Amino acid sequence: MTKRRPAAEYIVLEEKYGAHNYHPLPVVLEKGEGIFVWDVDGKRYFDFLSAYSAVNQGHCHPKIVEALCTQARKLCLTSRAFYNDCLGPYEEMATRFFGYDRLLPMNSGAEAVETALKLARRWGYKVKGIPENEALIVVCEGNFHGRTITVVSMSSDPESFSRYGPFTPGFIQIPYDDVEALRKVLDREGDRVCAMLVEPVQGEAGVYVPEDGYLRACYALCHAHNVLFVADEVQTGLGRTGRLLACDHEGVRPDMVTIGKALSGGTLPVSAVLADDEVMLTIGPGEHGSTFGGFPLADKVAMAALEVIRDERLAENADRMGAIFREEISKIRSPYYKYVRGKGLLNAVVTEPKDDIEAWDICLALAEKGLLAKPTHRHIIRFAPPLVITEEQLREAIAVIQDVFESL
Ligand code: IF1
Repeated sequence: MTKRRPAAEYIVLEEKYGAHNYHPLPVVLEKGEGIFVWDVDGKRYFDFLSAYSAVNQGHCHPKIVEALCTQARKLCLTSRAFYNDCLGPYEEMATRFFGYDRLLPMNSGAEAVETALKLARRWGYKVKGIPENEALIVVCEGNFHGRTITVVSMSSDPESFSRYGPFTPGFIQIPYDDVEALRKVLDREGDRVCAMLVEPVQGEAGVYVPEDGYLRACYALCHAHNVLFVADEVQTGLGRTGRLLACDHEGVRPDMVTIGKALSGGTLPVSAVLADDEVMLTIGPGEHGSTFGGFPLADKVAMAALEVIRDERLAENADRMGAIFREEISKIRSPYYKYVRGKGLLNAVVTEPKDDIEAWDICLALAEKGLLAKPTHRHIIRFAPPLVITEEQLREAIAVIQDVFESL
């Protein structure tokens, strides 16, 4: 057993030996259960980040941890050079769960997005008949789809892309939540466009919920131009917004979906692309893959994670709790509070920075009072607790947030 150190020492170690690619809140966590996490001094916090929506099922969900440990003792990794007795059953279960012909397993969300981009281009060449190397993909300003070079090639956020060039070509950016912009691009370039990639709610941009009907209108326009409609549901999927997939709110069934994060309940990096035969079978043996993609441990964990979402009705709970959250938070009266927006349990409070108090400082005050949330930009705080939260717990947490805003 290594001796327990004071919190400050762990922070110093990361500062000294780690890359400086994050700016964490100064809390050092060592334990989690359900909607709570504890720091190394034993202080308990409401977790209102849920590891960016990876922990929808709550920390260390017993069913998911049980699946993980049982399989870990038996067989963890085979690679895809051989068949294993977990991947097929997982693919069957997950494709039925989401209603697609096929699943392609990857690990991180960014890899799922990369995979979807490859599939979209393949489909563009093999099925739509776009001349090779000329396919275009339409993306939205303010998007966040991950950190690889190709994925940041789609980004409009200088923090994400600057000084990482040269970039992958073939993307067209249009404003988010703007159907006319999509119509114009497709009228002009539709013959060469293979796909539109969109987040049903933009997360990193600050939880932007588009107008009702936006996704449906995009889907219809894409189909009129023989263009794939691809939804990145890595963050919005798996119950987070109050439906299994956020596209379900508008009755839209995307041609391709990326999922990740909560697909493992936050225990392992597990992601996937869902699509039908016409798209998925454009990639053949040896043309794409990953050492860990679809590994037995991930398969068992993902099945358990999906069962928890279904059996504990987490999407329904997110829908109900989200409505209470926005209703109660909107009653806050504070010069630092502007408004709340979101869908299900993916919410953001927009603050009014003044007197040197920004979103970051409010998050520090929230942490002090036992609630963890993370700012995005200088004036937005994301509130996204695990979906297992009860009404009583939610009201307790809301009281903390109100108290912090009203006593700043
Ligand atoms: C970080 C935000 C959340 C995503 C969507 C793909 C990915 C993500 C829609 C990539 C990842 C993350 C990564 C995290 C911060 C974070 C985030 F603040 F940027 F917007 F969740 F809110 N598609 N989102 O949101 O998935 O490769 O990370 O598994 O620290 O970069 P990944």
